Amino acid sequence: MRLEKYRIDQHNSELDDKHQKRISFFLEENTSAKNIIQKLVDFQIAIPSWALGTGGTRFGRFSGGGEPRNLEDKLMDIGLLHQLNGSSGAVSLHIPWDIPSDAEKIKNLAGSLNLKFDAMNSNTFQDQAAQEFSYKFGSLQHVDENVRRQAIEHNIEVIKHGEALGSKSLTVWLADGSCFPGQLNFREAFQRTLDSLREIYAALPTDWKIFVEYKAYEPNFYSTTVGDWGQSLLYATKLGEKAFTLVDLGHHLPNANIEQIVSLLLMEGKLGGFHFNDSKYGDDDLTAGSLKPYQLFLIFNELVEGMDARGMNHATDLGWMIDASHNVKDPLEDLLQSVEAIMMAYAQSLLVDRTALKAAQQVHDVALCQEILQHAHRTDVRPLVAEARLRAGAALDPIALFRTLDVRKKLIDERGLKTVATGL
Ligand code: AOS
Ligand code: ZN
Ligand code: ZN
Ligand code: ZN
Repeated sequence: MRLEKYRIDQHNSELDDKHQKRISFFLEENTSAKNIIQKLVDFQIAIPSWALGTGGTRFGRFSGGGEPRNLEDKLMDIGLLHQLNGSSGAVSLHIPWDIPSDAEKIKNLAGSLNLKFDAMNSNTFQDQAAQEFSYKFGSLQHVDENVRRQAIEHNIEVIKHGEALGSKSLTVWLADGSCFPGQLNFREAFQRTLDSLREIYAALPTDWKIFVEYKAYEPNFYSTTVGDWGQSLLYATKLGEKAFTLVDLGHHLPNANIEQIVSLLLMEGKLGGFHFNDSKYGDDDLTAGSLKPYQLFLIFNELVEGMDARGMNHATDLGWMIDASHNVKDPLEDLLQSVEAIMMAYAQSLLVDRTALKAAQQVHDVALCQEILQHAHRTDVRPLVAEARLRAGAALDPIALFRTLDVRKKLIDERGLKTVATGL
């Protein structure tokens, strides 16, 4: 389904009085805010195709109704999100879950919904029905050359699907590792993985990037062959200039200083992209900003500082993607919440007085440094983000409009009550 434009306009005009008061007050108080609005309008966050259905947890699936039944439905859902918030103008696909039967048709559909294709994801962490060799003991690291060959070829096939759609990057996340000491020779596993990645790298079109995603543990619980940012950076460095590290916020050991990791990866020109989510324990894949909004802000603070230092374009030079999924909320409302949290953290980090911070750092005024950051983080930037939505032709209050228009009920009427989206 699509939202009729007049519905959005009507919703906005109902909220306009209140919004105008809030935004004019905000702009009066924050003289730098004017320039921020356009940056917010330009900033787009890719929605993962696998987050549109209920599920994603490991122990059971409790399907909601009206979930997408195929790739077309998934794009339609993201199109809806983008109509509502103006900031979800991209999608990240997972192969084989999202193999397009007709790439041209899918590309046109995405174009008509104003959606771009962000990174393609390969999948060598599950065995597929028609697959010859098993990934039980790894894929790109596997001791058997046949398994490695199959995994390499799968990745090359994913690149081809991506090319047909106009994507420009491939994310490789490997479940490869070991569950018990002695199971694996670390050095050899690393070397085989690197050799395999080299073959995939060689198949990249000239204007493509490859993102090497790391993860501390799970499904392997003793070692993971791309287990942390150091290992990912090693692979990315050895592979070459088209290879980068991808940071998934849930993939660190507890209390890791992710903002520092991000800062150094950027400094090395090796940060490629993000999987946003939030967590309390591990790779919980919860809604971005639902638990640690200050951490999200501190990460964005480093991103903005580092990208500006390198003259990078915030909107286009990194892959901004969500990787979240769970069982208990309407997935579309959940994604609206994630995007809102990301936009807020971004807006707050744009408000940081960098000149003042630099000066305070030079004289070790630690309290003032903290004040400057917290002042930005404690600013209620919701009017600013809402104003960006208004200018993009989206809704002032996306979730309220989603509910007023009974979108979920309409999706259930269209697709049925018992639907199972493909994917995890
Ligand atoms: C797995 O933990 C990773 O976050 C990957 O990004 C994965 O491809 C994605 O979560 C879909 O399962
Ligand atoms: Zn991820
Ligand atoms: Zn994650
Ligand atoms: Zn993950």
